[in-house]
Amino acid sequence: MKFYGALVVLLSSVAYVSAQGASDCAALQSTLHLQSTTITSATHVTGGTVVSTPGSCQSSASVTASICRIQFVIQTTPTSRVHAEAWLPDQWFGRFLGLGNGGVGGCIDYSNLDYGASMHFAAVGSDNGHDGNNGQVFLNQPEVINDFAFRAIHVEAVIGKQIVQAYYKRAHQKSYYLGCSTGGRQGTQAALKFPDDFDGIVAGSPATDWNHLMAWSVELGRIVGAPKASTSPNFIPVALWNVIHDAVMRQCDGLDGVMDGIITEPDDCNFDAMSLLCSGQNTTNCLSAAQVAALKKVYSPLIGENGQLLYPRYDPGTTVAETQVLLGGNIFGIPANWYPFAIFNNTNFDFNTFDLKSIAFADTINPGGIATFNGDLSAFKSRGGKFISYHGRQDPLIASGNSKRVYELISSTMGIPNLDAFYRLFLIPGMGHCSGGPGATSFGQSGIISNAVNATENNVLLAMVDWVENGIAPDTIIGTGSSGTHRAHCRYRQKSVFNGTTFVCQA
Ligand SMILES: [Ca+2]
Repeated sequence: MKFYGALVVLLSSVAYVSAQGASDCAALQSTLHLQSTTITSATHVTGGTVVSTPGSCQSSASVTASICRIQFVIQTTPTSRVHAEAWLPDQWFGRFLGLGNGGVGGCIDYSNLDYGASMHFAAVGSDNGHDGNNGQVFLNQPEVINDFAFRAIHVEAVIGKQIVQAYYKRAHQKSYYLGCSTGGRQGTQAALKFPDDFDGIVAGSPATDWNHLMAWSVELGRIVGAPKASTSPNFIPVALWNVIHDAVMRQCDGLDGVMDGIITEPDDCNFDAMSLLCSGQNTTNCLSAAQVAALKKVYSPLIGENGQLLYPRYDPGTTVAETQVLLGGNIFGIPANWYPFAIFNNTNFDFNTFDLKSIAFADTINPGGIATFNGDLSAFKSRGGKFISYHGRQDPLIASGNSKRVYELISSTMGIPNLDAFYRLFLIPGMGHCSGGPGATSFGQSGIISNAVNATENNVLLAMVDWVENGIAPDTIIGTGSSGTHRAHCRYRQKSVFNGTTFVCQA
C-alpha cells in the first residue's frame, strides 16, 4: 500500500511526458544556445549502463533510467566557470531537481543524478565551480569562492531549467533541491539568496554557520593535540576511544528508555568524563587528567573571544571510527583546505598558531558570504517555498545541535514561534553524517539505497513533493534501518519518546 501511495503522488499531480528520442537529445548540442553556456556533449544513454565522467573525482557513473545526458559549462565570470550535467529521463514527471556538493568539493553528484532521474526528475548537478577536493583552487580566486559560496547552485538552476524546457519542449512545473553537508548549506543559501530558484528544498546535515563550523573542526583537533598530537599529553589513542564510547553508552543509551546503542537525545547526555580518570591501582583503560580535560572540552560548545557561543558541542554517541574524523589527532581535511587558501592566503599556514583571533579574522572576511547563518527566510516563505532539513544525532562532522540552533535563529528572526508552515527539521537518532549508523537511516535522502522504501512517508524527497504539490506536510519521516526496522523520525521541537512499545513523537 505504501508503495502505491508513492506512485499516486508521482502520477496524479503532473503529466507524464515522454522525451523525443536519441536524435532530439544529440541535436541540442548544436541547436541550443544559452547565455554564457557551452554544451559540450548531448547523448542519449540507455538505462542499465555505465558512463565515463570528466574531472578528478571519479571515472565512471551508473545510469539506471534511460536519459538524455547533457554536459555543459557556464562561464560565471571571466575568471570562473561551473561544469554541470543534466540527466533528463525518458519518463519525466515535470519536476526539476537541483543537486548540491560535499566538503570543499567540486564533484558532480552522479549518485544523486542517477537517483533523481530514476525518480523521474530532470536532475542537474554541478562541480561547484572547481574540480576536485583541493582548496588550492580558492587561492586568490574570489570568483571561484563565490561560485562555491552561493553561485554554482543558482546558475545550475537557471540554466538547467532552460535546458529542461528546450529538451521536453515545455517548462518544468515544480523545482526541487536535494543536498547534504555542504549541499545542505548550499540549499540553505539558495533559500536565503535566490528564493525563487526552488519550490522545495531538502537540506541535510547543513554546513551552515560555515565559518564557525570550520573553526570548531580545527579546535576539536587542537583539543586532542593536533597538529602535533603525537607529542601532546591531550592526545587520546583510539583504544581509549573504545573505553570512552562504552562509558558514554553506559551512561546515556538508556536515557531514552531503551538500551539499543542509540542516544535519541544527545543533548540529554551530560557525560561524566571524570568517571574515566585513572587513580590508584587503576591505570589501564582510563584517562589521564589532561585527557579528561580534553574530553570535557570536546563535549562542550566552542565559545568565542567575548564569551559568545560560536558553535554547539560535539554529539556524544559517535562510534569510535566516527570520532577519528575530527578527533584522531590531525587537523581535519576540510578546514585544512579552507583556511590556508580561502582565509589566510598562506599555503604554509601553521595550525599551531590558530586561535580565537583567527576565528574572528575569518568572520571579518566571510568570503563570498559563506557563513550562511541568517534567519530571514521571509522571501522564501512568502513565495510559498517549503524547506525540509534533517540531521543525524551522532554526526561526527557537523554537530546536530547546530540545526536546532538554526531553527531557533529562523524562529526568532522571523518572529514565528513554530515554523511548521514552511520549515521542518527532522532529527535522526543513530545516524552519522548524512547517512549510515545504527538508526533507521535510509529515508530517500540520497542515492539509490537497496533497502529504501520509496513511498511518500518513507522518502524525504517524495514527502517534499507531496508538500509542495498537494499541500500535505510530513509530520514524520519514517526511516529504514540496515536490518529492515523502521522508526518514525520526529520534527523539531517535538521529542521522540518511548511509550513502552515504540518511539512516538510528542510535543
Ligand atoms: Ca537508547
